[in-house]
Amino acid sequence: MTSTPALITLPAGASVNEVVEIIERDGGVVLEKFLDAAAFLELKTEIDAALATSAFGDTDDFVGTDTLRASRLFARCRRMVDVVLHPLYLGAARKILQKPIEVWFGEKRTPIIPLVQIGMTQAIQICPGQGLQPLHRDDTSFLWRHPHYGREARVQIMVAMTDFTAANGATRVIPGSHKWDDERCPQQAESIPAEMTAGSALIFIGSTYHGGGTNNTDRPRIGVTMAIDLGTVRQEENQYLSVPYKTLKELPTEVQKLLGWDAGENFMGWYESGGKMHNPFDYLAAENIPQALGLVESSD
Ligand SMILES: O=C(O)CCC(=O)C(=O)O
Ligand SMILES: [Fe+2]
Repeated sequence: MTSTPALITLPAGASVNEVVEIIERDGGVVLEKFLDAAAFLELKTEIDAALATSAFGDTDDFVGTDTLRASRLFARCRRMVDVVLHPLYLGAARKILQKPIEVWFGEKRTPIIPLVQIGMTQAIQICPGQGLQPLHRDDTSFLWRHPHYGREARVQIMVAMTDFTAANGATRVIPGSHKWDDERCPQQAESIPAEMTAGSALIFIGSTYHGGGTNNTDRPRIGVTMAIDLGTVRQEENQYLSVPYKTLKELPTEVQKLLGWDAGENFMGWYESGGKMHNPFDYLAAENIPQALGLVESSD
C-alpha cells in the first residue's frame, strides 16, 4: 500500500499565499479557528434551525440514509457571509480559480480573468450509524476531466460545526489525489480523516478525492460546506431560485455578485433589455426585481 501524505493544519493567522501553496501541493488544507466565537455561535444556531427541517436521505449510496442535509444557506443563515467573505477562503479561491487566460479578439490578444461564483451550499449532519460515503471529486458535477490544463473549477470548504474526529465521521480526504488522472480508482485505505475542532475549516479543490466518514459515536457530526466555482460552469445549486430577492438585496454587494448577479468580461451571465446586453447586477437596485427583469407582466 502506498503511504498517504498528511493534511497540513495552518493557524488562523496564515497568509493567502501559504494557504494556496499548500492546497495546490496537497489538494487541501485545514485552517484552525476559521470562524471567531461570535460568528461560529450564530452560524451554529442558524444551521441547527435549517437542519431541523431536513429529512434523512432516501438512498445510502451518496446522500446517506442517516444523514441530514439542508441547503439554500444564503437564504437562511446571515452568517454564511462570514464564511464566503473570509479573506483566506475567498482570497485562496480567487487566486486558484481566477488565473487569467489570453484569447484573440480578431488580432487583439486579450487577457480575460474569469468570474467566480457560489456553486452550492449545504449543512451536512452525519448521524450515528451512518457509514462511509463513496470517495468522489466534487468537480464531477461539471464532468471535469483530469488533468484539465492545470485549471481547477471549484474551491470547496467544509466548516466544522462540531469537532470533526476520525470516530464521528470527519470528512476523509486523499491528499495528493488532485493530481491523479481519471483512470485511477480512489481507495478508502488511502484516505485520512480531516480532524479539526469546531469552528475550523477544511478547504480543498474540486479535483481532490474525499467523502464523508463513518459516524461510530452516539452524537451527530455537523459541517457546513459550500463551493466557490469558476464563473464559466453552471451553478450546481440554483442560487437564483434559492435566495429570495428581499434577502438578496440585504446582502453585501460582493456576495450578491458571487451569487450570480454579475456578468464577466467573457460575456457569461448577461441579460438583454431594451435591445442591449446588461449586467444583471444593474437590476438589483430595482424596487421590484421580477418586474424590472420582465419576469412578470407589469400592471399598467
Ligand atoms: O460530509 C462530508 O464530510 C462530505 C460530504 C461530501 O463530500 C459531499 O456530500 O459531497
Ligand atoms: Fe463531496
